[in-house]
Amino acid sequence: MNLTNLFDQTVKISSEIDFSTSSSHAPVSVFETTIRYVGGLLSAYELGGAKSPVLIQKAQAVADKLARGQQNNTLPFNSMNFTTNNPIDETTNIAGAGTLSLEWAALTKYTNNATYGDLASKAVLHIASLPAPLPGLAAQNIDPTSGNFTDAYITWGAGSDSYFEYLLKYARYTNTDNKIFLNTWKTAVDSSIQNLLRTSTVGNYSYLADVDNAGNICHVGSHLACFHAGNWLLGGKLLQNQTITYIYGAQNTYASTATGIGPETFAFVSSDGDFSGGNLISTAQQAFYNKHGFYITGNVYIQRPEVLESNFYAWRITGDTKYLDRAAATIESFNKFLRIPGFKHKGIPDEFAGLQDVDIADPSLDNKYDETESFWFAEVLKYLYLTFDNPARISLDDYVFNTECHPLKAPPALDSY
Ligand code: DMJ
Repeated sequence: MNLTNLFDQTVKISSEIDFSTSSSHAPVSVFETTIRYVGGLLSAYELGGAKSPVLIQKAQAVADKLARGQQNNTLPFNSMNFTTNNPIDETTNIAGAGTLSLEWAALTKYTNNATYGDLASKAVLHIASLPAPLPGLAAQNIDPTSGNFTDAYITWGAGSDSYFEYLLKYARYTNTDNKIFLNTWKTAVDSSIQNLLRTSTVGNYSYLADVDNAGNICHVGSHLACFHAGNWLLGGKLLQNQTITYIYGAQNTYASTATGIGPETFAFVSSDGDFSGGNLISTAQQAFYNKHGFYITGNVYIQRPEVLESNFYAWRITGDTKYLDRAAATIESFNKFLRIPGFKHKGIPDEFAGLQDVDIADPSLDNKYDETESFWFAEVLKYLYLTFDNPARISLDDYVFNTECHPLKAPPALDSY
């Protein structure tokens, strides 16, 4: 983008952060800190032309704090106390424990210290080796001390999502000989098609159901889980396998609301039931379902990226311009409903906030969410920018995006995977 001044300022600010101490005892999430800080710093190092080694040093300083929790343990803990450097003993989930592998492999590459990559990959291999409730589909929650699942819930959404995402991306990023990563991803996709794939009785929208602890199908969906459509397309491209390039009905959750922006959680009705985690469908939800083929169970939009992320992959992989149209329509909705005017004369730019209710066409502050997640900047804006940029720039043939949309340069692809 040629924003070199801004980039240089940011490198300077990053170089002054002291990650060795913390003024608070608040838990530091190992997963969130890895994907945002370690991933962001390493990607910035690469994008800046490898001219700022301080970014590697800072990434390593953060990772060293995070890795202390995994000493003598197969799995990382969910969070750390950065003052005492002790892990916090609590249940974690497979997304938390299984989504460090790209970032820590990149850190190994730049530090020549194999420990980071080994720690992260051993956790993934452990999860993949446990008996899963369905083939390839690991349960959501896991005890970092015993190393066992603590439930049998299956989802491509919160708590599990990026574990599945990284099985594929790690295989591509490292070109590893160890087939377990890619084979587990393939089994997970195959098993999802066999067991989770459903079609709504209105509109024929495809979706992946969840499975609860008792083995019941839950006809629920979430904004978070929408990432899987892009991840499956990426896998289909890598494996040259067209059968896994199905398109999830995610866009319909945007197109159907009063704002043109999709909700946090939703549910479906299929021929084998409408069980949605015990929530009874209300008359209003029924009416919405009859019109749109899904109904809303969580109305907020907290500026999540997953639908635009999958839309970006679909555009890059298929070249179908309808994905550009969809991204353009979403930008229009963002400008209309999320934008908060700044004070130009004071140099304060416009801002964008999330929505309390995506199905109320109210652009006022009453309908806004008073908090901005960093993934609005890291992911939403970046996926949108790249959707309209030259596809040769940050090409999917050369880069692997971490789960926070930080691109990492990959080695040349193998002839086949
Ligand atoms: C991001 O932090 C990452 O994409 C993560 O994998 C889960 N989702 C949030 C944004 O919704």
